[in-house]
Amino acid sequence: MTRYVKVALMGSGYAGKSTLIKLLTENTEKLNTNYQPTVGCDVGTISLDDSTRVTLLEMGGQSHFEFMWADLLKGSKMVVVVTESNPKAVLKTRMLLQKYKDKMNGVPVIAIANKQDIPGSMKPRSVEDLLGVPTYGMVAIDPKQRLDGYKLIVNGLRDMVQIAA
Ligand SMILES: Nc1nc2c(ncn2[C@@H]2O[C@H](COP(=O)(O)OP(=O)(O)OP(=O)(O)O)[C@@H](O)[C@H]2O)c(=O)[nH]1
Ligand SMILES: [Mg+2]
Repeated sequence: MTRYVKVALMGSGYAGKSTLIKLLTENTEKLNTNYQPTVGCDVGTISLDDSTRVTLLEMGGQSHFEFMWADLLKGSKMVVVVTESNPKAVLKTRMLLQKYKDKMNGVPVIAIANKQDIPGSMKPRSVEDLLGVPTYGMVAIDPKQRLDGYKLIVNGLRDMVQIAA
């Protein structure tokens, strides 16, 4: 029987959550880069092991969908916060993390400092200093980063799910 583990993807609009889901779930060499804001929420699934799948739940980042976030976070085993890697975006992400801290009680949180290909981007280490959660650099539009992105999400989650099994 297949088990499903829920991971929530959080972050402002335009951060790259949908792109990250596409990167991890579509085996394409070219990712569509047109911005289509997620309306409400969206999902993708990846495999964790033979009997476990991970449901990636993107919470639409535009502010008019924020009213859903507290509910959408429920039951998540991990939260992945995606941010653009510039100071303004990172400070906004920090504010969001603080605002939803209570809703993520006891759940591991990691951050993805996305769009590292943009010249002058903040390094993951600097983003981590501001966000206070483990932070990893990413270029979600680059299919070469597919495996790295997959590992980011499944490492740790795998240990945790085994403990809970
Ligand atoms: N240069 C660059 N652009 C990226 C990268 N990742 C995503 N984008 C672009 O950023 C835009 C927004 O990406 P989305 O994945 O739609 O953002 P989102 O976080 O899902 O936004 P909402 O659905 O509104 O919450 C798109 O045009 C993407 O192609 C990246 O690593 N580098
Ligand atoms: Mg989206």
